[in-house]
Amino acid sequence: MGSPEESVIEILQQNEIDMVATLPCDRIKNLLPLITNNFFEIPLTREENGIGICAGAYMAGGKPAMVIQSTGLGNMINALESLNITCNIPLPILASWRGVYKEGIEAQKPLGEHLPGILDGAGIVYTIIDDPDKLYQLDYGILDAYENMRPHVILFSPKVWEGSTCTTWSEKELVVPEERSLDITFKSTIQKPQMIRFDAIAAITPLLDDEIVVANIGVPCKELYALRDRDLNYYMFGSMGLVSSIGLGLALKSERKVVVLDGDGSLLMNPNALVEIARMDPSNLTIVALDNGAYGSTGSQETVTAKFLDLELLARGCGIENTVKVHTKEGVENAVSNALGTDRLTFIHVVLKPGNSDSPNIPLSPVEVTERFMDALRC
Ligand SMILES: Cc1ncc(C[n+]2csc(CCOP(=O)(O)OP(=O)(O)O)c2C)c(N)n1
Repeated sequence: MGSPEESVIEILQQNEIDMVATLPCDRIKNLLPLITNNFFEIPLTREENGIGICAGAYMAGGKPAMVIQSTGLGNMINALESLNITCNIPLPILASWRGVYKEGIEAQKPLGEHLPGILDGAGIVYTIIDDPDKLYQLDYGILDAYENMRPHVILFSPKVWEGSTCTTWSEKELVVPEERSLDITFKSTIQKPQMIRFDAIAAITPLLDDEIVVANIGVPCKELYALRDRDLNYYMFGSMGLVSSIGLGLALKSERKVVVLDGDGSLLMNPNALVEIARMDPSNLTIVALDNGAYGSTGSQETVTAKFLDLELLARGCGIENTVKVHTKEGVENAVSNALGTDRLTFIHVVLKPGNSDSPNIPLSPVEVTERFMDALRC
């Protein structure tokens, strides 16, 4: 029998997992290089983003899993509830369970000790693997996630790896960055906005053919639905801040072009999603940042983009090179047409006035939207 780390890889492979989103934990440092070598890996900057990326990948036909530290579950709960559980989206989450076994870091203990109770309370199923002999239970956890279309957390005690002979991690192989220079020249004028979000979406919808569109939580979804409902539209019902991550997962697993309608408040909640997007650099992804300087869906409370933060500069700073700023109907039409006509990751910053249309609620349930969308992607 091989090491526990090798057994984990074998079980993931037997289950045909084809993408693994990761964020490191010291206790699994010998497992992580095996993940890198055996799977299409998405290195995350925040675990919550992995929920969005994996959901997008799953809806486009992929079979993702996550490998993280258990602390990450603390910042994933809302997304697990309002995306995976609300929309029946499976996800096996392999979590290195800290705080409970030979733990040297005091700060790991409160969350680690309460984690089973938190997961129970949240209605999230989990399996505890606290001995190498129980590794076969990982197979059950993955099967349960995909058969019952729900997240399943597999908590790995550090005891599992304790006697392992696996030494894939080596300090000698650490990547030391080469000297490099940074040269961003950026001059930008934020013109006085002329349109509200509804006008911008109305400029985009006639340009759509067989592209995927993912719309941000709240009024943007209702406006897209009212203007042009399509089977290839994905409407978000929760998981604020994850729309661009869902778009990334879709873009990585689908041949189609993907247009994300994000918002300033939502981008600011998870700006690091832009780093992951830049790193993966999918040529079929366009992020349209509908920047009305406000949390429009909750009453147009001002965000920092109304006064000083420039979202296009943020995107550039995160490593997205192909960006453009527009504020008119023609500007939106040209920018989106150009993006759909080229194979290049694009970020379109649309400067808007705050304000909502009175578009009604979407008369479809989250599960109906998800199933309809996945059926359309299979065609
Ligand atoms: C974690 C979380 N915090 C707050 C909310 C409430 N909320 C829903 S939509 C929204 C505003 C989103 O603003 P933005 O992304 O700028 O989009 P806009 O509505 O302006 O188009 C807020 C604060 C939420 N759903 N989830």
